[in-house]
Amino acid sequence: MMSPRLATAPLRAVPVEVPVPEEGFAADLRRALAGPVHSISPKYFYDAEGSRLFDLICGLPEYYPTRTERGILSAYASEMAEEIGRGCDLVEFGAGSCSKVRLLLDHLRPRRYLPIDISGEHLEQAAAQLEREHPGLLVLPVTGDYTAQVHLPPPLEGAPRVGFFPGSTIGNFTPAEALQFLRMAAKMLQGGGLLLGADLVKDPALLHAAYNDAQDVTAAFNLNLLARANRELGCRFDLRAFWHSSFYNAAERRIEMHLVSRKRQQVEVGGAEFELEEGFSLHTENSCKFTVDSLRRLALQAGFRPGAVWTDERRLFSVHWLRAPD
Ligand code: AVI
Repeated sequence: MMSPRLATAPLRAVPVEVPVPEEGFAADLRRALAGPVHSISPKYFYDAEGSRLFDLICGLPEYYPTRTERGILSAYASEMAEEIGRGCDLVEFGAGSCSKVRLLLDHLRPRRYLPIDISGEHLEQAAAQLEREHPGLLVLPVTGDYTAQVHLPPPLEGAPRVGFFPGSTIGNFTPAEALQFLRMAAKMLQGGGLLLGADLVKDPALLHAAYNDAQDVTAAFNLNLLARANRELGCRFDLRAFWHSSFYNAAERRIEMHLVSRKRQQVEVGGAEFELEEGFSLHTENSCKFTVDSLRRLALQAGFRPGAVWTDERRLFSVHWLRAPD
């Protein structure tokens, strides 16, 4: 019996078109407007104007997180240094103007300080100023996105790497991103640990006030996302045709910020047109709130061993010492 034979033709490479998703602000904004999920990353808030508005938010009477965390750091800096140990190699994620680390430096006395931030120019200035204030402290600024791969200088012999991530920025990540970030940090900080600031679940009225301030600075910060699209992408969003909506979603334990269309309107982003209904809501930010236990569980899941926790008297905010694996 003849065995069946397959007809074989010479093999030829056939180009396969794999669609590469477009990246960047314009592409993300188009995707968010088209749906099905009308949400965009809060990272787009932070151009120069957005960073200026955020600095103003930090000083607002209703916005308790910044001053409360600063209070905790000042009150317990020496206890924190006892726990962490002196002479570490200190890495700050999203250091900005390096302002909160100043509360720790005299107690922690790190051998080296590596502030990481996306905004290189601003960081260089802040680092130079810090070096002037702390002669003897080696400051090596690292420009980059700390949620992606950053290349740090090689570790220092005998100086455990300690991370500092204040401000509860961890709350602006999705739960999956938070876990991914903490896993990356646990690896990077092997043998050392992470000092992490996390905002706590509290009376919704206090939360509501913090994200709906009387001077409308938070509203301007939220609307700056569209103003930025006008500046950078040549869009023509009418800012008066949107309102700032911010509320506490108790089931998800988070503040949500949205930009809501006041009317039916047509908008355009890079040649693509979108018809927005009245009430159309673009989800611009989540700010997740934690309990001390929920944060410790998350850290444990990422591979840390949760250590000491410091809070203020009203338990508005928490600072956690998380030991990284050896
Ligand atoms: C940067 N981040 C921790 C702030 C927060 O509270 O979630 C951003 C912010 N959004 C509105 N106000 C402040």
